[in-house]
Amino acid sequence: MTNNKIKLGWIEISPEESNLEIIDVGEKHFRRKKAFITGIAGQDGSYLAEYLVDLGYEVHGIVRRNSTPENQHNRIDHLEDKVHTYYGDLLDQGGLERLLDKIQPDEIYNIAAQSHVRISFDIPQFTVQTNALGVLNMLEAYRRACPKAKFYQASSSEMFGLSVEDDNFQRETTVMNPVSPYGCSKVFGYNIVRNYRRAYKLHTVNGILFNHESPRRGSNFVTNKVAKAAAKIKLGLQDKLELGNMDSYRDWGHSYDYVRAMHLMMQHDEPSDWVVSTMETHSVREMCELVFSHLGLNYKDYVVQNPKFLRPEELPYLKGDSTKIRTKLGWEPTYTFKEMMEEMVDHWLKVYTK
Ligand code: NDP
Ligand code: GDR
Repeated sequence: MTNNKIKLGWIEISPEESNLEIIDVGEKHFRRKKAFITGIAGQDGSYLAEYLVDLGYEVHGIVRRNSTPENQHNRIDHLEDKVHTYYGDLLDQGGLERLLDKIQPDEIYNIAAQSHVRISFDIPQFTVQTNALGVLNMLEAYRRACPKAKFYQASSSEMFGLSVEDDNFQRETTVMNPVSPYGCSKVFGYNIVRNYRRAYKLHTVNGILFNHESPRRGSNFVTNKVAKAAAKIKLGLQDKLELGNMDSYRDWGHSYDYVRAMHLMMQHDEPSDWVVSTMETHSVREMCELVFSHLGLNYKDYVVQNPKFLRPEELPYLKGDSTKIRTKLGWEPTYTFKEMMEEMVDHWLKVYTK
């Protein structure tokens, strides 16, 4: 155990605290910090759990009940003995409160959501219940069970919607003008988190994250859909790829880099709202070009448009200004866009050549 790790994943306690796994460093006593993660089995939840376990945290998280339990822990199978999971749902405040009361976490990461923007047009009420009322359920459970903890809310660049500043960026001060049930629900979550910070003096933090991807991204999000299809086309397992709008622009980073940002903002003394982004934007078309050319193919020979994947209202352009987190907390992404996309394609090539 290095001193650096003690600082990040362990917390100093008084010698009187008992029943804990503690370590002594000179005169000081430390125990593991406890984190509670909703959405632990999702893309970000799995990277965050991995990251926190590595820092020495005791990690707890909820998964939803579903009828095929075999698939439920796919992204966290490798952490089986290292994290504690429980059944839980953002719509079940009583269950959340009982868990928080029992665990008494130091840090709560509310990452669970219905996270698919186009699907939010199909199931708007479920989306709003989970992404808006679900946040309120978590805040109430937290306020009653463990108000000394810190609380992270997974807010989104989708909240900015059609607002773009004169310099083409969106930043913490940009007006919110969402264009989807998902975006609207996230605006409520963002605002209620700020409200609880001021009204009850709770340490609540909003991470306003721009798109972030990885091989663990759901394969119905555009980057992983393209990476998976291109790999299958290369191997002769698929002929065509159907997409929606290819002219929208997104600021795409890597989930691993973004969970580091979540943790970093929770260590800051003052609760605040932080944009996390790469400060670059690429069109869906450019992303296809990059992915197919990595495999020696031309995307134009395989990609066709299917109106089924268009959205009732589209968000054409996202580019985030993350100067605040870079200058105040020293955060920087480690992956380039190209490295990230190539990692995803190579992942699928490996899956389908087994
Ligand atoms: P995922 O869709 O991969 O993960 C979401 C997780 O939430 C899943 O484990 C899902 O479980 C769970 N969940 C859904 N509904 C409920 C519920 N009612 N109660 C409990 N758990 C539930 O998303 P990401 O990991 O990519 O994103 C994490 C968070 O960050 C989300 O809040 C998302 O909206 C937000 N965000 C994501 C960005 C991105 O680009 N990835 C950018 C900005 C914000 P199940 O599998 O059972 O559905
Ligand atoms: P987004 O991600 O809506 O930005 O939300 P997604 O990957 O779904 O779409 C990005 C852009 O690609 C266009 N697109 C397609 N999208 C999908 N899913 N499928 C297609 O076939 C397709 N063809 C073109 C879309 O129209 C869009 O313009 C993500 C989610 O992770 C949210 O949870 C998060 O809050 C935001 O990013 C920031």
